[in-house]
Amino acid sequence: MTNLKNLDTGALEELGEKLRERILEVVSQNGGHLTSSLGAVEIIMAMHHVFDAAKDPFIFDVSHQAYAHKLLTGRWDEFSTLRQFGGVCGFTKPSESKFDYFVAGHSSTSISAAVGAAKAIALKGEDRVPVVLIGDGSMTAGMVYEALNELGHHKYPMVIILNDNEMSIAKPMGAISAYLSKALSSKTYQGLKKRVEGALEKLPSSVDYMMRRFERGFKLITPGILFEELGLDYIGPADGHDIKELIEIFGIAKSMKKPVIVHVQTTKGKGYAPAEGKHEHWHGVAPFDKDKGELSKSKARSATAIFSDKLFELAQRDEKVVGVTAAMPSGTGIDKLLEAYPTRFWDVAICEQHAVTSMAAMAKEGFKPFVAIYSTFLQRAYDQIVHDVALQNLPVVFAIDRAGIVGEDGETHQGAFDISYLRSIPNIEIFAPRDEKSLIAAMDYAYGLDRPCAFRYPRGAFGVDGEFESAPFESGRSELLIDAPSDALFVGYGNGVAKAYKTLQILKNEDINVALLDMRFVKPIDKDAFKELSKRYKKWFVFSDGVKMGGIGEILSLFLQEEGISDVKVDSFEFDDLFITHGKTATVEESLGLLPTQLAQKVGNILKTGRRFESPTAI
Ligand SMILES: Cc1ncc(C[n+]2csc(CCOP(=O)(O)OP(=O)(O)O)c2C)c(N)n1
Repeated sequence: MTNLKNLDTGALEELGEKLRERILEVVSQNGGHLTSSLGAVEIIMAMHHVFDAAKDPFIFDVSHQAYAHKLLTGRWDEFSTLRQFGGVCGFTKPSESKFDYFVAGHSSTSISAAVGAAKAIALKGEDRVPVVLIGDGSMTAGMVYEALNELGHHKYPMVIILNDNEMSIAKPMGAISAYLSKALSSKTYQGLKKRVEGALEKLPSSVDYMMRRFERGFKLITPGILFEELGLDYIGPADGHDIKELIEIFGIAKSMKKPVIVHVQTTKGKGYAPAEGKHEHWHGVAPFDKDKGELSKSKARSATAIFSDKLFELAQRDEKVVGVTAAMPSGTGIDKLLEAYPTRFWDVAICEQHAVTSMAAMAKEGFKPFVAIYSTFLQRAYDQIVHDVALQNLPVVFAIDRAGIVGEDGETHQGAFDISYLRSIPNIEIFAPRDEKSLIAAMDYAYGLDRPCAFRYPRGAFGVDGEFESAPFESGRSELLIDAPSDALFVGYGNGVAKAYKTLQILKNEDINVALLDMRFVKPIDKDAFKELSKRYKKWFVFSDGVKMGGIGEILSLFLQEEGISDVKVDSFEFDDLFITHGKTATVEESLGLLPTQLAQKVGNILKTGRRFESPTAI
């Protein structure tokens, strides 16, 4: 680990430059969270200067800003493998380094984790202090206030650094962020700040004066009042790029032995001019040319773009169509609608739970809400789906983006679980499109449905494009795409249809013919079709980008068992029972044996020898 304790300000500033260069060099090659990481360089150096990552829990919220921490904790060389398969993870990961205290990838968990750590530290009687780094965007989620509520009561010692860059991924939404920036930019504050700073220059700089400066002088007109009312001490606002000031303030906060919020202001993307400031598209980037400072656009039309255009059309057609995103306007394609229909589409900040319940009430009032959330983040709103939507049978449409393997973000972001976690909920219909035409058809169906429903689609483009016509969606109806004179049937779901189709084509070259069914619905399933198909096809193979547990293989096996059909065998190519790591999607799939070439080999073996393949199921 790099020891920063004895470095003076000049040496630290030099180190900051090197960290930025390394981050820019690697992110421009591998992609990643550029601007959040560049903006947090001085904060992270100051954390390492004042605290000890070997003993103090360093807890990074979302942890997309922690690259400098990785570089300072023995991962300088390996950092070139950032986000690559087998390489350094883009988020903190305790199994990668003992200096990564906690897994993070989903936002706003940090203060809860720090409260837990603080309780344990108190019970063990140890001399350690949790340090949290959290952004202003992440301060919008409810979990933060659940943690602050307890923390303000018990007052466990901890330092919470609030990194305020006036940005979430996009412009931050809501009263909290408006409060932070309004208080800080008000004329009164700016004027007072100047006067107090002028007076302070004439006084000896001691802890006392620092405290008076921060606590008394500004409390009433800075966010201090909010946090102090919650029972926390507040220091700030401070310049988050002034390493000297940060070290001073973090030192004071540490010495206070109670919960302290240190409010620092930074510039997102600091040090790389093309990305500096409030540029949403620089938040998470694919590889780019750092000298030109331009991001390239992918050519294939993404499922998100198709979704966005279709929703636009529905919204144009019917003013009852409304919708929501939880802080992912461009990621979900809702940005276009926010702009065109600002009174009917909302960004509610990082608040998946609130997004779902508020749309449930809109459905009750006769509107047609579309809730666009990534598969991984919808996990946050599970109870709201069950309790507020499904139980009342309200026609909320869940548009589940980033379903399946998402690539370089890895374990925390894989869209692996939605089929399984939604399937058990009564009243909800669950289906999936396989390509552009069927996504449009799925949305027409969802729009007309008078009950809750959910459909999923992948990150990037669908795997098939224009190979098949698409019949309109009908409740629980599958589509037989290819018939075959054999006893083997591929059952594809969503983007799994593409994988099945590619595998089928490889087998065709070997004179092995297989039929292909697009299952379309996992709830309700097409029982009549499956009964019929079971008479002709005795070997079923499942292709779906979701986990096996509670997945489609299980659905079909249960169906066969309940129908007393015992001569059909089901093999599933869904995900085994493990968290799927990061890397390019194709590389990750290869590691799981899920590339069409590998699948064709497995199917070929089973069909030729009747022998099943080895499944590497964990635990
Ligand atoms: C539960 C959840 N929803 C959505 C996201 C996607 N997300 C990642 S970072 C981010 C914005 C975080 O903003 P902020 O905390 O201000 O950090 P900054 O990037 O500005 O430094 C969002 C919405 C997430 N990580 N977790």
